[in-house]
Amino acid sequence: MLNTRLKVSEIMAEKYVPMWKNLNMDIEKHNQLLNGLGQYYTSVVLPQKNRPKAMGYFDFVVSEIHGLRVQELAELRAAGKKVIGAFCIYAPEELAYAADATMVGLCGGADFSVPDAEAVLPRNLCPLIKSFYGFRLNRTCPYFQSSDLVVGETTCDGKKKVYELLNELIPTYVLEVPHKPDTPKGKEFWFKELEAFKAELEKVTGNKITAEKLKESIELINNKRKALKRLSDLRAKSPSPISGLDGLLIDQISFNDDVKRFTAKVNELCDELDERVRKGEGVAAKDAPRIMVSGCPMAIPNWKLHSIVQEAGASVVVEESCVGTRYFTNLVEPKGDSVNDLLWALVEKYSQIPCACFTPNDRRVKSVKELAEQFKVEGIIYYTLQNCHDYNVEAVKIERAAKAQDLPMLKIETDYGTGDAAQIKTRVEAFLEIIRGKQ
Ligand code: BJ8
Repeated sequence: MLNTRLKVSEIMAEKYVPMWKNLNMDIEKHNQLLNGLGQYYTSVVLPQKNRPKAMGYFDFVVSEIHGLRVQELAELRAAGKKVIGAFCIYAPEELAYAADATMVGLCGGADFSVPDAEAVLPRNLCPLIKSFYGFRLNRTCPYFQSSDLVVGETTCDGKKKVYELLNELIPTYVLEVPHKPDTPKGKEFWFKELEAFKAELEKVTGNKITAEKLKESIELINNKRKALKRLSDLRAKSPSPISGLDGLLIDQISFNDDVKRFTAKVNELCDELDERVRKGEGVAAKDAPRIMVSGCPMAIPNWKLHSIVQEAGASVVVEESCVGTRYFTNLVEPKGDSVNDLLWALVEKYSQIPCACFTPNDRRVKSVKELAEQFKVEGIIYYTLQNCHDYNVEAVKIERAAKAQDLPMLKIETDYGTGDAAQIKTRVEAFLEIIRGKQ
């Protein structure tokens, strides 16, 4: 039944074409995208063995990712609410929800839109950036088409410059992030930026962000982060009760699904996984090497590395990534009730995100060490996207830390194409042999 559901184009095309037309989408190109996505999901995610029953919900979400969820956004907009698109976990979603808006992720994880982007942008640019820009150009991403405002941020140079071009296609507000976020000066600066973003959201939505509203939205997002942390902690068990690919998929979906419903569904899944852990049931072989993937974010449908690692017989137990631990590790913890207190709580939370765009970023090195211990990791696969200087250079420090813990590390630098899949597979297999030799 699910396979049929994932043959999206014929079924969805009928039902959702008027909505997609309303969103000014390129229907023909979009059909090609949906077909490719459906086939990829059906061949990579669905054949996994012993998946938890509760994954049914997340499969359904993917099967309707350009359908039902987009329809929900259209209904919200028809009721006068705004949709805010974002590219980075530095964009404080708590403020968007406090303004009665909805935030959706727009990061590109597909090769599909890269050729369109390369007609404008240089080829030697990060694939994540080319992917999202291409999606806006070719009008095949319904989340872009549904956004009333998009929020960029001055993290890496590639993104920063592309936001200037993106602003020609859709209103793009750029948050200036402090590059030394942990210093008193950095925090003061970020506080001012959050105040300005709050004012922008109030202008766009026409709604005042009150302390009460902000408190509510902090709780809403904290609950989502807590559910994801609960899932992550379950993956730390040995054997891990859920595959790395499914764990990653849930983190990816967290950026687009309805927050309350998503949180409830992740908790339902965790209840099922609790039971598996109690019975000592796992998804991979007992001696499957336990791998941490650390590095650049993997936006949906970037499943390339995880599927290769799994097929080679290893188990990815944690992603040290913004689509992973960096998103949910810390909660917003207000120390008072005023809007200022709540904004300061946001400053404290967001300044702890250990992204390679910031300096110094010792917090990340520490986090990798701690995660390696908590998850009983036997090897690290360092994942960097081509032309991402920040993550590429930071690999040096992560490798030193891995060495100090006597952990083997494999660095993979790749894009969204499949051209290097066979080569990555060979390197992963050789890496796993080293780990097995140490077991
Ligand atoms: S907080 S990781 S989500 S910036 S991969 S576009 S850095 S060249 S995505 Fe990120 Fe926010 Fe940091 Fe996280 Fe540039 Fe590198 Fe590409 Fe990147």
